[in-house]
Amino acid sequence: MTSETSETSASNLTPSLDPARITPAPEHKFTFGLWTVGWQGRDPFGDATRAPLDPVESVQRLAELGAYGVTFHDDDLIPFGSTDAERDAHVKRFRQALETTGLTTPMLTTNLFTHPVFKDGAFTANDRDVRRFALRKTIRNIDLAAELGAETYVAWGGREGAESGAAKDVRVALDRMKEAFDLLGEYVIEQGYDLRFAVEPKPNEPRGDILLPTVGHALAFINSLERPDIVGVNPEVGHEQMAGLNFPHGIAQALWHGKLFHLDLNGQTGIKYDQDLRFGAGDLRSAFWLVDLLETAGYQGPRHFDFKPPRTEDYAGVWASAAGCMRNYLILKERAAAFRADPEVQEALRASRLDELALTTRGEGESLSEGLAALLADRSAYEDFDANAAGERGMAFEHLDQLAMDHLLGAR
Ligand code: XLS
Ligand code: MN
Ligand code: MN
Repeated sequence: MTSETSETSASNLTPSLDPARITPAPEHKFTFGLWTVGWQGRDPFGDATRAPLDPVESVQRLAELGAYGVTFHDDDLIPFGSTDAERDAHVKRFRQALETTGLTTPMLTTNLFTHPVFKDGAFTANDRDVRRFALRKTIRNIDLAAELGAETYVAWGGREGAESGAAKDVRVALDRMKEAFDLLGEYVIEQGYDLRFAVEPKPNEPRGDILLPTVGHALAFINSLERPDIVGVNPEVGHEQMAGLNFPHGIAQALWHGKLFHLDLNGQTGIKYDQDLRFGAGDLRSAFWLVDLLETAGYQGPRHFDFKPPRTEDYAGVWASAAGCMRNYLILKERAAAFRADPEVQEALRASRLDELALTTRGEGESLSEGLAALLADRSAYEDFDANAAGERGMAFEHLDQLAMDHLLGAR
């Protein structure tokens, strides 16, 4: 091969992306938790590797990087135990930073897991006084969320769970969990706040087993609430993958139920501890399908990153990691759009009969009873159906998936 040919084929293999399209800007709605870039790197085996980060500096840096907003737990901004005067001072400085940078606060949440008082949970702690304290702590921060114009209030029940069987009566604990969401829903309605709740599932860590461990459990739980309409889910990439589940499938089902109120983007490599890698690290194929789904399904909410820059990094590494989350999202968005626009992909989708999946199984326009009667009368559906011949039809999924791989890897 001459050098000229190899250059030609190399450029064919790597279609360049327009730098403007992969540069983060507020219109992309990228948001970050204050606790993500502000994570000091403390883990069960080691001390902090980074100095504390002033939330005001986080706001400034994230604005410079092209983010749209920040999110936070009450304690990320106002240290636990602050006096009212201290609280007001923290909020005032923070609001000034938001005004100067134009950053928004679309989501707030409560820390119901760090202080020892929550060691057995918050809304489902066996101790009733702890449950009442947890509700008051949450309500206090809901007021701030409303004041700051947040649309979503996330509830991650990190300590709602157990390490041993008799320690938690799960059915009774779910009664208490329902009661908590019903009381919080009542509060929001009474106050006239335009705020919806999003339950964040996680299977384990820090508890041995956590209640509402997956998107599916949370969706089922929401149906039992007094106001299911104001409660949805906040699925996190790594949390579903910790349970070995397909994250884009979980997101698709949440969308199908109209319950994808918010989401936490990050990276995870398989069933292990909660890695919180930057978005795109970890399962890249899953990230590709996730971005393809969000961008084609019309999801309008923030693209929220809940990641932890590894404790090996200094602050230069922290900002590189944050920038990487957004860059990877935008690159995947370009790759997924190119996949969908490729005529060969559209042909392959037809060959795999995706258009046929979109047809109703009963006859078009038939009511359920008409459709059932027609199905039962249709000899070609059963008596004359050649199952062996149908079983021989190839689905052509491998060709379709290879086209996706080519796009993902920049080879088309
Ligand atoms: C922890 C959770 C937490 C929530 C917010 O695993 O991801 O950070 O997103 O409390
Ligand atoms: Mn996580
Ligand atoms: Mn999260």
